Formats: sequence, structure tokens, C-alpha cells
Amino acid sequence: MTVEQLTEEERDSWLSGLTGWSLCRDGDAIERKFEFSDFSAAFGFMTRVALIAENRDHHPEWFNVYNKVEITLTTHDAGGLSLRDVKMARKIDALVG
Ligand code: H2B
Repeated sequence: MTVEQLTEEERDSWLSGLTGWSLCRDGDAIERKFEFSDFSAAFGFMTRVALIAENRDHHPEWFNVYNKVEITLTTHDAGGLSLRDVKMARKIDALVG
């Protein structure tokens, strides 16, 4: 499915509304690092993210070591950032409060 890539202007204005996320990959993705008390808390968070991802058919790229989780969001179908990434980031942020 084709998804619209955000323009630079859209990207910057959407991003200013997100806390903790920064641009990476030449502006084609956003990333945020999360830290939890232990592996169980980190993996519980990942499980909740996974369920949201499946539900939306929008999947994170991520890296986990013990209590740390790094998430990168990009839209392969758009070849860069789309509104799906922004919405996903908001959902993920809501999980950590
Ligand atoms: N996840 C992400 N992050 N970007 C996509 O473009 C994407 C996805 N596309 N999950 C979906 C799956 C697509 O490949 C399937 C076929 O719907």
C-alpha cells in the first residue's frame, strides 16, 4: 500500500509535538530510547507495543538489551516518515506516561 511521505515542513511541525523523539537516517526515521527498571518491565512494554503494531500493521525497528529499548519508526511503504510514524510514536509515548 502506498503511503504519503511527510514533507520537511510537515515533518518538523509534527515532530515539535513529540517529546523524546529525534530525527535519524537523514530525516527518514525517528528514534527514541526507553529505560525501564528491569528486563521484565522492558519486555512488557515491548509486548504492548507489538500488539499496537500488529493492530495497525505498522511495525517498529527496535533493539533491546536488558532494561533498555531503542525504537526506530519509519514507513517503508513511503520510503521515509509518514503520519503513521507520528501516530505510532504518540501511542508508544502514552504507554510510558
Ligand atoms: N511497518 C512499517 N514500519 N512500515 C511499513 O511500511 C509497513 C510496516 N508496511 N508494516 C506494512 C507492514 C506492509 O509491509 C504490509 C504488507 O502491510
